[in-house]
Amino acid sequence: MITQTATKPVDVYRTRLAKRGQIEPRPHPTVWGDTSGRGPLSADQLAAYDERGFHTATNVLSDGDIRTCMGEVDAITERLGDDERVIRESSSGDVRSLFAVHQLSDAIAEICSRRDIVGVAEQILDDEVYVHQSRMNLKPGFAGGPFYWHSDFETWHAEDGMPKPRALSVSLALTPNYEYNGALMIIPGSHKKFLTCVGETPGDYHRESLTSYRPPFGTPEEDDVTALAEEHGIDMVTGPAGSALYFDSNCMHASSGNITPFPRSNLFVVFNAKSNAIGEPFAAEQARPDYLAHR
Ligand code: 6CS
Ligand code: FE
Repeated sequence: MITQTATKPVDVYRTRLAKRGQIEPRPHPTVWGDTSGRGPLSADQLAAYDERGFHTATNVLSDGDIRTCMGEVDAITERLGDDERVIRESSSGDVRSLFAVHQLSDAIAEICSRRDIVGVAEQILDDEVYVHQSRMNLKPGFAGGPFYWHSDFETWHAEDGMPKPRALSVSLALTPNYEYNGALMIIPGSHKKFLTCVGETPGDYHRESLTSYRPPFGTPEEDDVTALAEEHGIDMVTGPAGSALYFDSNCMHASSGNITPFPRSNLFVVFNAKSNAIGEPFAAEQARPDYLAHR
């Protein structure tokens, strides 16, 4: 008798494994398709994005936009109280992140749908896009906590079922991002490598991962981060309020805490290609809630 067993396609981004793996190459592109003639980015800007994994621009938000966003953060926080979408610093209780802000605020939704911002995502990903996740990360003066080294795609693949790294984040600065108030550090070129992480994802893990300064799972091995940093160095992405950073979903990145008096507040919007819609998690029992990964 011939028994047919359904075989799942091989996952090329295997992670949350029992033991440390090799640093894997990324088999998928960063810039999808030849969209160089389309704009808004020039061919040179696209090539630099492909090489480094990120692109920056200034004057993307106006002073009025920034005031609106900050006002919305206060209003949302007040309205939501201790809702799950409000993530607080475990030590001080200050708000660390606010998720699904484009669903909670029409003004923020409008910013997330602007052509000049969405157009960059569509050009790089060569597809129509939708918002996979939106959040405000607030690093108040004296009290902002760090974010340990990670690839966002590793989490979105393992816990949200994102098939491929055909997604990118836009970080919009609502305050100046200086070298010293917790700006983003990126290892340029790291997006072309996939670092597997060790350890099985526990149930309801997001409750721990989003408040932890160094989450126990979905965190790469120190030796692997060292190898990438020694090869490529580390870029500090600073910029004035109103500037934007577009970065690939698989960039290895982190940020330090903020003990300066100057808050560092950024609005993050994650655009995913429509053809890359999320399914079953690749390395977790249950998919995360909709406010972290829109379906
Ligand atoms: O778990 C997540 O989806 C997220 N966590 C981090 C630290 N970065 C990106 C993403 O929002
Ligand atoms: Fe991240």
